[in-house]
Amino acid sequence: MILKTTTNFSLSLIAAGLLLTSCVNKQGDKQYEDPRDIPVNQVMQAELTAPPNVPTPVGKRMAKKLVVDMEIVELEGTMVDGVTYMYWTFDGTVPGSFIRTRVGDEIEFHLKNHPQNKLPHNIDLHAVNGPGGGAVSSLVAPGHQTVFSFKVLNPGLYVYHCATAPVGMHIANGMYGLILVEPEGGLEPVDREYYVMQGDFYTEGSYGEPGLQPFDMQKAIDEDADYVVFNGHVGALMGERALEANVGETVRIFLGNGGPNLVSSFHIIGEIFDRVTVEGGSLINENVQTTLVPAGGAAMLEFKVDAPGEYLLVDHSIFRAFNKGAMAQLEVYGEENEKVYKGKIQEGVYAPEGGAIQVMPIDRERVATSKTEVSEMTKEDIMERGRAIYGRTCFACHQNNGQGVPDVFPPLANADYLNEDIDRAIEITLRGKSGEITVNGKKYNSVMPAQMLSDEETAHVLTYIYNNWGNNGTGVTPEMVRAVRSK
Ligand code: HEC
Ligand SMILES: [Cu+2]
Repeated sequence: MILKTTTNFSLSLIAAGLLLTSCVNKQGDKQYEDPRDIPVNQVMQAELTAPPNVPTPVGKRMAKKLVVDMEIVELEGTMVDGVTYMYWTFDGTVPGSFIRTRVGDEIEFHLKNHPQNKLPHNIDLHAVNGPGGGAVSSLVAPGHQTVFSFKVLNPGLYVYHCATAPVGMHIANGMYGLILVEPEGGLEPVDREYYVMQGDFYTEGSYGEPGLQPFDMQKAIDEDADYVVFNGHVGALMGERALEANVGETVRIFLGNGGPNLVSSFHIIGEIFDRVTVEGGSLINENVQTTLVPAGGAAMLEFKVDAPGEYLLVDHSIFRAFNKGAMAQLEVYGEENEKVYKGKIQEGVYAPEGGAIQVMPIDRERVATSKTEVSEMTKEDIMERGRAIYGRTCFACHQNNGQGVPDVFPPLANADYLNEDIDRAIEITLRGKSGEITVNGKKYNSVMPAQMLSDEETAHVLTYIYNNWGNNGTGVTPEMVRAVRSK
């Protein structure tokens, strides 16, 4: 399948071109060495976009007075299946709306605090030259609005965030976003641009523990994150919401890190960044595998996609990716190009230690204490427990709705392999699996690690899977699991 390009930018791209060409600023026929002197004669309403979209590039437009209207909204949202969180947001999304400006623009910032909010907030934009980055002038109570103004002088990609005390808590709840300041004449055109921002979250319950999870101040102080995510929640850019591109296109990601605490080791599995604006500034690095994005920092990443398939965006502090949610997906469509990537050309078994499956040690204590009288649990309880376990353990590979990842992780949704042999599914969950299998007509040859689950947990998660997504409705009991375990 070939996607239409969503943006209409010119395809031509000067490969060695600089992202931020610093030069003299023109306004009409006049030139200005100092961007402070650029006059603004016209007023324009800023286009703001929700992630992962970005507004239209500034192109060759003159500097203007740009009116930004932003509304602060406190709202309950989903962190991961079964888990909700009280987010504080700029414009109702995490990260907040993307603001796109050019050097010399004078920004008239209208900040509104929705009357149903509980707290005062403000905004500190790292693109501002002035006290508190605007925070000093923008404190606004619920049901009020404030207006302040600043001129953008330095080209680059900047974080904005709330800076109301306790600052860490406002940021931890999702109050951050990006503002881009393009140089005179704009950035080099590319085929696709996306807006991605990492953030760490601290909840009273651990990862996947269901229900509305309150913010945990002590964990935040200890920098002990339960969730590390892209665009506000687990799976925000996975499956149907994956980023997309066609083979041969150049992609630019405006990447931010809201923190509050963690530094991102940002990496795309299977891709190399042709160009990175280091820390979102004017220095360009080339051919980068992993780029470091500080908390409260940003970077612009450009790369041409050469081969079709599935690419995963991760924080390469890798437990965050597979266990805390720091994973997004880029789906590339188009024709295979054997010059670039040949796929598998030979295949065989290599097992130096007799088997490639890693066995996670079973937590004996947990096995003992988790023997809540299963007989007393209702079907709803079991499904709820199963759902939480799925979100904690299977989700990272088998995905949100059990759809898996093509060629890598087989589906658990509507899966013939799963439905035709229950003991085998129990066995795989307990002991892991390697070697070739065929699921719904597609071959997989990978390794699933043995899962560190008790008999009860294994029974609950499999019952949840069997009773969802078009599967056959089997109820798996702890006795069934025990029987397979003792084999
Ligand atoms: C680290 C990634 C990973 C995790 C986590 C994981 N799996 Fe798997 N799973 C795989 C892979 C890879 C295969 C295919 C193995 C092969 O090719 O031999 C697989 C295969 C399976 C299969 C058989 C194939 C099918 O589609 O029916 C079942 C059943 C299964 N997994 C269940 C689970 C359950 C239940 C969990 C959570 C308790 C889980 N898996 C967690 C990677 C994972
Ligand atoms: Cu705030």
